Amino acid sequence: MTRQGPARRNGWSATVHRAPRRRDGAGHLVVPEFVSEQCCESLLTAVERCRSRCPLPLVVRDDPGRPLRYVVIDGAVAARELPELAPLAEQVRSVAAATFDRPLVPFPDPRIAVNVNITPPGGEYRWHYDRNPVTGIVYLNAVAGGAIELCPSYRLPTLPGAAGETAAGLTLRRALDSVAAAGPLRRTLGRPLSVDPSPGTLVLMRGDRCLHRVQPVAGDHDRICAVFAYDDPSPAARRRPALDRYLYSGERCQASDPNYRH
Ligand SMILES: O=C(O)CCC(=O)C(=O)O
Ligand SMILES: [Fe+2]
Repeated sequence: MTRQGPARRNGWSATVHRAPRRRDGAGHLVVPEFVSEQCCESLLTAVERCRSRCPLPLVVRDDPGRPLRYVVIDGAVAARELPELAPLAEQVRSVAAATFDRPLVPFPDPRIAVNVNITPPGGEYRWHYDRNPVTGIVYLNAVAGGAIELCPSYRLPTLPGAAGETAAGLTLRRALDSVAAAGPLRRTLGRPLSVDPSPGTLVLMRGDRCLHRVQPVAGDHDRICAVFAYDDPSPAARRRPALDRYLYSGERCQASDPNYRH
């Protein structure tokens, strides 16, 4: 790995590393020390400043088998309150495009493109796939527990024009996904790996094919990371109002899984 940078924009600086170029096959990449500890510290300070200015909902979804408990700074708030994240989003995008050897753009809905996840002690994030093809996560601190578990490239690619985004396609996908996510199959075929959160570590994955979850956070500290969602330059429409309400609001939601509803 070669050292790049430091990149300087508006007084903010990060020392970043160039990830090795790698073909699509592996489906994920972990880059320790992608961002310097000093840069993580200044981002954490900015996150605290944002929290003190903006009331952020605690998102709690207690559906059986699908626990989700976290606070999220969505991209609309981040664009206003955390401009420090914009250059990092671009650095991660360019490493992700080289890693997976495909052109990538920020997810077209700015609310989804850049998030900060704050998972309190006891919080966790259920098994799921992301709706976007590539996701990058930069961890800003270390906590007890809170490992991310990944089953890279576990989900079969969507057949062009088949399962797609139709209601019938989503129903079929939900059935296949729930069989695949069940413990025995996941543990044998999923080739699971686990990454402890650590300041500056970057995890890249093919988000819509990598089954992943966050284990419950232990100890007394919030687990904080920046999550960047990337898309193909000409994506199919990915509007998902039910999933948006589920992930980004404190409102009550229907019991059925919003990953499989429009
Ligand atoms: O916090 C993490 O490590 C993963 C978060 C995640 O999977 C997501 O926001 O979609
Ligand atoms: Fe995710």
